[in-house]
Amino acid sequence: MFRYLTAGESHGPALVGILDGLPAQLALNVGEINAALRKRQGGYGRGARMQIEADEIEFLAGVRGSKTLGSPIAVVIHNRDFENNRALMDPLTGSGRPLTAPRPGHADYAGALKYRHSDLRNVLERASARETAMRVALGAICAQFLSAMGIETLSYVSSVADVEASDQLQPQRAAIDASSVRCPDPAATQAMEAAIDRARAAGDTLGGAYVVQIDGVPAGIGSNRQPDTRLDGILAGALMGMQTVKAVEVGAGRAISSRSGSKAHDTFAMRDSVVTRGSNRAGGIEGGISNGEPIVLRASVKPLATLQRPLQSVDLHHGTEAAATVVRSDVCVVPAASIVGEAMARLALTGPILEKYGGDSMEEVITNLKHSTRAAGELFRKRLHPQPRAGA
Ligand code: EPS
Repeated sequence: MFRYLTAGESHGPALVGILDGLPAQLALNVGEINAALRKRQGGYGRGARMQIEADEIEFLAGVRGSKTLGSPIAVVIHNRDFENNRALMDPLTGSGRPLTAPRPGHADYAGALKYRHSDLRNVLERASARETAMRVALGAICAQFLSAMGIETLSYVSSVADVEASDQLQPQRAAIDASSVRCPDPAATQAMEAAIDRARAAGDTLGGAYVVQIDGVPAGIGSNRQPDTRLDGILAGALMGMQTVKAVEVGAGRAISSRSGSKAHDTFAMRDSVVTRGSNRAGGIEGGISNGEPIVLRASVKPLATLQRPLQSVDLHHGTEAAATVVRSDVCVVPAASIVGEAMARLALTGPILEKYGGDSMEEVITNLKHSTRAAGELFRKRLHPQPRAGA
Protein backbone atom coordinates (compact mmCIF):
# COMPACT_ATOMS: atom_id res chain seq x y z
CA MET A 1 0.00 0.00 0.00
CA PHE A 2 1.28 3.49 -0.90
CA ARG A 3 0.69 6.20 1.73
CA TYR A 4 2.16 9.38 3.11
CA LEU A 5 2.02 11.52 6.23
CA THR A 6 3.21 15.02 7.09
CA ALA A 7 3.78 16.72 10.45
CA GLY A 8 4.88 20.19 11.45
CA GLU A 9 3.65 23.54 12.74
CA SER A 10 4.03 26.71 10.67
CA HIS A 11 6.55 28.32 13.06
CA GLY A 12 7.82 25.11 14.68
CA PRO A 13 11.32 23.72 14.12
CA ALA A 14 10.57 21.80 10.92
CA LEU A 15 8.13 20.08 8.58
CA VAL A 16 8.48 16.32 8.40
CA GLY A 17 7.18 13.87 5.79
CA ILE A 18 7.11 10.12 5.28
CA LEU A 19 6.40 8.40 1.95
CA ASP A 20 5.82 4.69 2.26
CA GLY A 21 5.37 2.20 -0.59
CA LEU A 22 7.43 3.66 -3.46
CA PRO A 23 9.42 0.96 -5.28
CA ALA A 24 13.19 0.58 -4.89
CA GLN A 25 15.66 1.75 -7.56
CA LEU A 26 13.89 5.00 -8.43
CA ALA A 27 16.59 7.56 -9.25
CA LEU A 28 15.80 10.86 -7.50
CA ASN A 29 16.91 14.32 -8.59
CA VAL A 30 16.95 16.49 -5.46
CA GLY A 31 17.34 19.64 -7.58
CA GLU A 32 13.92 19.04 -9.13
CA ILE A 33 12.34 18.64 -5.69
CA ASN A 34 13.86 21.91 -4.46
CA ALA A 35 12.79 23.64 -7.70
CA ALA A 36 9.16 22.67 -6.96
CA LEU A 37 9.56 24.09 -3.45
CA ARG A 38 10.86 27.37 -4.89
CA LYS A 39 7.86 27.60 -7.20
CA ARG A 40 5.50 27.13 -4.24
CA GLN A 41 7.20 30.00 -2.44
CA GLY A 42 6.71 32.33 -5.38
CA GLY A 43 3.76 34.08 -6.97
CA TYR A 44 2.60 37.68 -6.93
CA GLY A 45 0.61 38.30 -3.76
CA ARG A 46 2.85 36.45 -1.33
CA GLY A 47 3.67 38.00 2.06
CA ALA A 48 6.88 38.58 4.04
CA ARG A 49 7.30 34.99 5.28
CA MET A 50 8.56 33.89 1.90
CA GLN A 51 11.48 36.34 2.22
CA ILE A 52 12.56 34.46 5.34
CA GLU A 53 12.25 30.89 4.09
CA ALA A 54 14.41 29.17 1.45
CA ASP A 55 12.75 25.75 1.46
CA GLU A 56 15.01 22.78 0.74
CA ILE A 57 14.62 19.15 1.63
CA GLU A 58 16.94 16.89 3.54
CA PHE A 59 16.52 13.13 3.21
CA LEU A 60 16.64 11.25 6.52
CA ALA A 61 15.77 7.74 5.36
CA GLY A 62 14.85 5.54 2.43
CA VAL A 63 17.33 6.93 -0.10
CA ARG A 64 20.99 5.98 -0.73
CA GLY A 65 23.18 7.21 -3.54
CA SER A 66 20.18 9.20 -4.88
CA LYS A 67 18.11 6.03 -5.38
CA THR A 68 15.13 4.82 -3.37
CA LEU A 69 15.77 1.74 -1.23
CA GLY A 70 12.16 0.54 -1.07
CA SER A 71 12.09 1.41 2.63
CA PRO A 72 10.00 4.36 3.94
CA ILE A 73 11.36 7.70 2.72
CA ALA A 74 11.67 10.31 5.47
CA VAL A 75 12.18 13.97 4.62
CA VAL A 76 12.63 17.19 6.62
CA ILE A 77 12.29 20.88 5.67
CA HIS A 78 13.60 23.20 8.38
CA ASN A 79 11.59 26.35 9.16
CA ARG A 80 14.03 29.25 9.23
CA ASP A 81 11.38 31.38 10.95
CA PHE A 82 11.55 29.07 13.99
CA GLU A 83 14.64 30.99 15.15
CA ASN A 84 12.48 34.17 15.28
CA ASN A 85 9.74 32.32 17.17
CA ARG A 86 11.66 29.98 19.48
CA ALA A 87 10.23 31.49 22.68
CA LEU A 88 6.71 31.08 21.25
CA MET A 89 7.06 27.70 19.57
CA ASP A 90 9.75 25.66 21.32
CA PRO A 91 8.21 22.18 21.67
CA LEU A 92 9.18 22.00 25.38
CA THR A 93 9.09 25.59 26.66
CA GLY A 94 7.09 27.58 24.07
CA SER A 95 4.46 30.02 25.38
CA GLY A 96 3.16 33.52 24.66
CA ARG A 97 0.19 35.85 24.81
CA PRO A 98 -2.85 33.86 23.62
CA LEU A 99 -4.69 34.72 20.38
CA THR A 100 -8.38 34.94 21.24
CA ALA A 101 -10.36 36.48 18.32
CA PRO A 102 -10.98 33.79 15.63
CA ARG A 103 -10.68 34.77 11.96
CA PRO A 104 -13.90 34.03 10.07
CA GLY A 105 -13.09 31.39 7.46
CA HIS A 106 -10.03 30.01 9.27
CA ALA A 107 -9.79 26.85 11.38
CA ASP A 108 -9.38 29.02 14.54
CA TYR A 109 -12.90 28.76 16.00
CA ALA A 110 -13.86 25.21 15.05
CA GLY A 111 -10.40 23.97 16.06
CA ALA A 112 -10.55 25.72 19.43
CA LEU A 113 -13.88 24.05 20.18
CA LYS A 114 -12.65 20.69 18.93
CA TYR A 115 -9.33 20.51 20.80
CA ARG A 116 -10.43 22.74 23.71
CA HIS A 117 -7.56 25.14 23.08
CA SER A 118 -7.90 28.53 24.73
CA ASP A 119 -5.03 29.94 22.61
CA LEU A 120 -5.99 29.95 18.91
CA ARG A 121 -2.29 29.70 18.02
CA ASN A 122 -2.49 26.03 19.02
CA VAL A 123 -4.92 25.55 16.12
CA LEU A 124 -3.60 27.92 13.47
CA GLU A 125 -0.04 26.62 13.59
CA ARG A 126 -1.04 23.32 11.99
CA ALA A 127 -3.94 24.73 9.96
CA SER A 128 -1.57 27.14 8.18
CA ALA A 129 -0.74 26.40 4.56
CA ARG A 130 2.92 26.38 5.56
CA GLU A 131 2.43 22.61 5.86
CA THR A 132 1.88 22.37 2.11
CA ALA A 133 5.64 22.80 1.57
CA MET A 134 6.02 19.18 2.64
CA ARG A 135 3.19 18.03 0.38
CA VAL A 136 4.99 19.70 -2.53
CA ALA A 137 8.26 17.94 -1.62
CA LEU A 138 6.57 14.53 -1.38
CA GLY A 139 4.61 15.24 -4.56
CA ALA A 140 7.85 16.12 -6.37
CA ILE A 141 9.24 12.71 -5.39
CA CYS A 142 6.08 11.08 -6.78
CA ALA A 143 6.48 13.18 -9.95
CA GLN A 144 9.78 11.42 -10.62
CA PHE A 145 8.09 8.03 -10.19
CA LEU A 146 5.21 9.08 -12.48
CA SER A 147 7.61 10.48 -15.06
CA ALA A 148 9.36 7.08 -15.23
CA MET A 149 5.89 5.69 -16.04
CA GLY A 150 5.41 8.25 -18.84
CA ILE A 151 3.08 10.52 -16.83
CA GLU A 152 3.62 14.31 -16.59
CA THR A 153 1.64 16.96 -14.72
CA LEU A 154 1.11 20.65 -15.41
CA SER A 155 -0.67 23.31 -13.36
CA TYR A 156 -1.63 26.93 -14.01
CA VAL A 157 -3.81 29.70 -12.63
CA SER A 158 -7.01 30.19 -14.62
CA SER A 159 -8.50 33.06 -12.58
CA VAL A 160 -7.78 35.50 -9.76
CA ALA A 161 -10.92 37.08 -8.29
CA ASP A 162 -13.02 38.03 -11.36
CA VAL A 163 -10.06 38.12 -13.81
CA GLU A 164 -10.22 35.04 -16.05
CA ALA A 165 -7.51 33.73 -18.36
CA SER A 166 -8.54 33.13 -21.95
CA ASP A 167 -9.78 29.56 -22.40
CA GLN A 168 -8.54 29.61 -26.02
CA LEU A 169 -4.89 29.19 -24.99
CA GLN A 170 -2.98 25.90 -25.05
CA PRO A 171 -1.15 26.33 -21.73
CA GLN A 172 2.62 25.90 -22.17
CA ARG A 173 5.02 25.31 -19.28
CA ALA A 174 7.36 28.16 -20.34
CA ALA A 175 4.53 30.73 -20.48
CA ILE A 176 3.20 29.59 -17.09
CA ASP A 177 6.62 29.81 -15.44
CA ALA A 178 7.21 33.24 -17.02
CA SER A 179 4.02 34.67 -15.47
CA SER A 180 4.21 36.24 -11.99
CA VAL A 181 0.88 34.56 -11.18
CA ARG A 182 1.49 31.29 -13.09
CA CYS A 183 -1.13 32.22 -15.68
CA PRO A 184 -0.31 31.45 -19.34
CA ASP A 185 -2.31 34.48 -20.57
CA PRO A 186 -0.07 37.64 -20.48
CA ALA A 187 -2.99 40.11 -20.58
CA ALA A 188 -4.76 38.29 -17.74
CA THR A 189 -1.46 38.18 -15.79
CA GLN A 190 -1.32 41.99 -15.82
CA ALA A 191 -4.95 42.35 -14.77
CA MET A 192 -4.43 39.79 -11.97
CA GLU A 193 -1.40 41.68 -10.65
CA ALA A 194 -3.44 44.91 -10.65
CA ALA A 195 -6.29 43.20 -8.78
CA ILE A 196 -3.82 41.88 -6.17
CA ASP A 197 -2.32 45.38 -5.78
CA ARG A 198 -5.79 46.83 -5.16
CA ALA A 199 -6.61 44.13 -2.60
CA ARG A 200 -3.29 44.67 -0.79
CA ALA A 201 -3.94 48.42 -0.59
CA ALA A 202 -7.40 47.75 0.83
CA GLY A 203 -6.11 45.25 3.44
CA ASP A 204 -8.14 42.57 1.68
CA THR A 205 -7.43 39.14 0.14
CA LEU A 206 -8.31 37.39 -3.16
CA GLY A 207 -9.10 33.85 -4.27
CA GLY A 208 -9.31 32.34 -7.73
CA ALA A 209 -8.98 29.05 -9.56
CA TYR A 210 -6.28 26.80 -10.95
CA VAL A 211 -6.12 23.87 -13.36
CA VAL A 212 -4.10 20.66 -13.04
CA GLN A 213 -3.59 18.65 -16.22
CA ILE A 214 -2.12 15.13 -16.16
CA ASP A 215 -0.84 13.68 -19.45
CA GLY A 216 0.15 10.12 -20.22
CA VAL A 217 -2.10 8.31 -17.74
CA PRO A 218 -2.85 4.93 -19.34
CA ALA A 219 -6.47 3.87 -19.63
CA GLY A 220 -7.61 1.64 -16.78
CA ILE A 221 -6.41 3.49 -13.66
CA GLY A 222 -8.98 3.66 -10.85
CA SER A 223 -12.10 1.53 -10.92
CA ASN A 224 -15.87 1.48 -10.93
CA ARG A 225 -15.91 -1.19 -8.17
CA GLN A 226 -16.54 0.99 -5.13
CA PRO A 227 -16.99 4.70 -4.36
CA ASP A 228 -13.51 4.95 -2.85
CA THR A 229 -11.80 3.34 -5.85
CA ARG A 230 -13.11 5.86 -8.41
CA LEU A 231 -10.23 7.93 -9.81
CA ASP A 232 -12.31 11.13 -10.05
CA GLY A 233 -13.25 10.83 -6.37
CA ILE A 234 -9.64 10.10 -5.38
CA LEU A 235 -8.24 13.09 -7.27
CA ALA A 236 -11.03 15.50 -6.33
CA GLY A 237 -10.74 14.44 -2.68
CA ALA A 238 -7.01 15.14 -2.78
CA LEU A 239 -7.57 18.68 -4.09
CA MET A 240 -10.40 19.31 -1.61
CA GLY A 241 -7.99 18.21 1.09
CA MET A 242 -6.07 21.45 0.63
CA GLN A 243 -6.43 24.64 2.64
CA THR A 244 -8.70 27.20 0.90
CA VAL A 245 -10.11 24.88 -1.82
CA LYS A 246 -13.91 25.09 -1.91
CA ALA A 247 -14.81 23.30 -5.17
CA VAL A 248 -13.21 20.83 -7.56
CA GLU A 249 -14.33 20.09 -11.10
CA VAL A 250 -13.33 17.26 -13.43
CA GLY A 251 -13.23 18.08 -17.16
CA ALA A 252 -16.07 20.42 -18.13
CA GLY A 253 -17.23 20.10 -14.51
CA ARG A 254 -20.04 22.34 -13.33
CA ALA A 255 -20.83 23.58 -16.88
CA ILE A 256 -21.92 20.09 -17.92
CA SER A 257 -25.01 20.24 -15.71
CA SER A 258 -26.72 22.85 -17.89
CA ARG A 259 -26.05 21.07 -21.20
CA SER A 260 -28.13 18.44 -22.89
CA GLY A 261 -26.62 14.97 -23.24
CA SER A 262 -25.92 15.51 -26.91
CA LYS A 263 -23.55 18.36 -26.00
CA ALA A 264 -22.12 16.85 -22.83
CA HIS A 265 -20.24 13.72 -23.85
CA ASP A 266 -17.19 12.83 -25.93
CA THR A 267 -18.12 10.95 -29.09
CA PHE A 268 -16.07 8.02 -30.43
CA ALA A 269 -14.76 7.77 -33.98
CA MET A 270 -12.38 5.50 -35.93
CA ARG A 271 -9.55 7.21 -37.77
CA ASP A 272 -6.99 5.00 -39.59
CA SER A 273 -8.05 2.06 -37.43
CA VAL A 274 -7.46 4.15 -34.31
CA VAL A 275 -10.16 4.99 -31.77
CA THR A 276 -10.41 8.75 -31.30
CA ARG A 277 -12.62 11.03 -29.22
CA GLY A 278 -14.44 14.11 -30.45
CA SER A 279 -13.60 16.11 -27.30
CA ASN A 280 -12.44 15.66 -23.71
CA ARG A 281 -15.33 17.07 -21.71
CA ALA A 282 -15.07 14.11 -19.33
CA GLY A 283 -11.58 15.28 -18.37
CA GLY A 284 -9.98 11.89 -18.99
CA ILE A 285 -12.12 9.88 -16.57
CA GLU A 286 -15.28 7.89 -17.36
CA GLY A 287 -17.00 5.66 -14.82
CA GLY A 288 -14.26 6.41 -12.30
CA ILE A 289 -11.62 4.93 -14.66
CA SER A 290 -8.99 6.79 -16.69
CA ASN A 291 -9.81 6.56 -20.41
CA GLY A 292 -6.39 7.47 -21.85
CA GLU A 293 -7.21 11.14 -22.51
CA PRO A 294 -5.49 13.93 -20.51
CA ILE A 295 -6.94 14.23 -17.00
CA VAL A 296 -8.11 17.80 -16.34
CA LEU A 297 -9.04 19.10 -12.88
CA ARG A 298 -10.01 22.60 -11.79
CA ALA A 299 -10.03 23.81 -8.17
CA SER A 300 -11.66 27.00 -6.85
CA VAL A 301 -9.80 28.70 -4.01
CA LYS A 302 -11.39 31.06 -1.47
CA PRO A 303 -9.73 34.34 -0.44
CA LEU A 304 -7.43 33.90 2.58
CA ALA A 305 -9.08 34.30 5.97
CA THR A 306 -6.37 36.60 7.35
CA LEU A 307 -7.30 40.16 6.37
CA GLN A 308 -5.04 43.07 7.33
CA ARG A 309 -8.29 45.06 7.68
CA PRO A 310 -9.91 42.41 9.88
CA LEU A 311 -13.50 41.15 9.78
CA GLN A 312 -15.71 41.36 12.82
CA SER A 313 -15.20 38.58 15.33
CA VAL A 314 -15.51 37.91 19.05
CA ASP A 315 -12.98 37.75 21.86
CA LEU A 316 -13.48 34.27 23.25
CA HIS A 317 -11.79 35.14 26.56
CA HIS A 318 -13.81 38.28 27.29
CA GLY A 319 -17.10 37.35 25.61
CA THR A 320 -17.17 40.64 23.69
CA GLU A 321 -17.23 41.56 20.03
CA ALA A 322 -13.76 42.30 18.67
CA ALA A 323 -11.82 42.56 15.43
CA ALA A 324 -10.44 39.23 14.19
CA THR A 325 -6.83 38.42 14.97
CA VAL A 326 -4.39 39.90 12.45
CA VAL A 327 -1.21 37.96 11.77
CA ARG A 328 1.29 38.31 8.95
CA SER A 329 -0.11 36.63 5.85
CA ASP A 330 -0.43 36.75 2.07
CA VAL A 331 -2.84 38.69 -0.18
CA CYS A 332 -3.34 35.97 -2.79
CA VAL A 333 -2.01 32.40 -2.77
CA VAL A 334 -3.67 31.04 -5.92
CA PRO A 335 -0.29 30.72 -7.76
CA ALA A 336 1.17 28.77 -4.82
CA ALA A 337 -2.05 26.74 -4.52
CA SER A 338 -1.65 25.63 -8.14
CA ILE A 339 1.74 24.11 -7.25
CA VAL A 340 0.26 22.45 -4.16
CA GLY A 341 -2.70 21.13 -6.20
CA GLU A 342 -0.29 19.65 -8.73
CA ALA A 343 1.57 17.98 -5.85
CA MET A 344 -1.68 16.62 -4.42
CA ALA A 345 -2.63 15.17 -7.81
CA ARG A 346 0.80 13.52 -8.06
CA LEU A 347 0.44 12.03 -4.57
CA ALA A 348 -3.13 10.89 -5.20
CA LEU A 349 -2.36 9.28 -8.56
CA THR A 350 0.67 7.33 -7.35
CA GLY A 351 -1.43 4.92 -5.25
CA PRO A 352 -3.79 3.81 -8.05
CA ILE A 353 -0.85 3.54 -10.49
CA LEU A 354 0.99 1.28 -8.05
CA GLU A 355 -2.19 -0.70 -7.45
CA LYS A 356 -2.34 -1.53 -11.14
CA TYR A 357 1.35 -1.99 -11.99
CA GLY A 358 2.70 -2.59 -8.47
CA GLY A 359 6.06 -4.10 -7.72
CA ASP A 360 8.93 -3.76 -5.28
CA SER A 361 11.47 -2.34 -7.73
CA MET A 362 11.16 0.10 -10.62
CA GLU A 363 12.19 -2.68 -12.99
CA GLU A 364 9.26 -4.79 -11.84
CA VAL A 365 6.77 -1.90 -12.04
CA ILE A 366 7.90 -0.86 -15.52
CA THR A 367 7.81 -4.48 -16.73
CA ASN A 368 4.23 -4.72 -15.44
CA LEU A 369 3.33 -1.48 -17.22
CA LYS A 370 4.84 -2.75 -20.48
CA HIS A 371 3.09 -6.13 -20.21
CA SER A 372 -0.20 -4.45 -19.48
CA THR A 373 0.06 -1.97 -22.32
CA ARG A 374 1.19 -4.72 -24.68
CA ALA A 375 -1.63 -7.09 -23.74
CA ALA A 376 -4.55 -4.72 -23.57
CA GLY A 377 -2.43 -1.79 -24.63
CA GLU A 378 -3.14 -1.94 -28.31
CA LEU A 379 -6.63 -1.06 -27.18
CA PHE A 380 -5.46 1.40 -24.49
CA ARG A 381 -3.13 3.11 -26.93
CA LYS A 382 -6.07 3.40 -29.30
CA ARG A 383 -4.70 1.07 -31.97
CA LEU A 384 -7.81 -1.02 -32.19
CA HIS A 385 -7.47 -3.23 -35.24
CA PRO A 386 -10.90 -4.75 -35.74
CA GLN A 387 -10.70 -8.49 -36.42
CA PRO A 388 -12.54 -9.55 -39.59
CA ARG A 389 -15.70 -11.38 -38.59
CA ALA A 390 -15.75 -15.11 -39.31
CA GLY A 391 -17.07 -15.67 -42.81
CA ALA A 392 -16.73 -11.99 -43.69
C1 EPS B 1 2.66 29.97 4.33
C2 EPS B 1 3.25 30.44 5.46
C3 EPS B 1 2.55 31.37 6.33
C4 EPS B 1 1.60 32.25 5.53
C5 EPS B 1 0.63 31.40 4.74
C6 EPS B 1 1.27 30.33 3.93
O1 EPS B 1 3.52 32.14 6.94
P1 EPS B 1 3.24 33.18 8.15
O2 EPS B 1 1.96 32.78 8.81
O3 EPS B 1 4.44 32.99 9.04
O4 EPS B 1 3.23 34.53 7.52
O5 EPS B 1 2.33 33.03 4.62
O6 EPS B 1 -0.27 30.82 5.62
C7 EPS B 1 -1.60 30.92 5.39
C8 EPS B 1 -2.09 31.22 4.23
C9 EPS B 1 -2.48 30.64 6.49
O7 EPS B 1 -3.69 30.69 6.32
O8 EPS B 1 -1.97 30.40 7.59
C10 EPS B 1 3.35 29.07 3.41
O9 EPS B 1 4.51 28.62 3.67
O10 EPS B 1 2.77 28.75 2.35
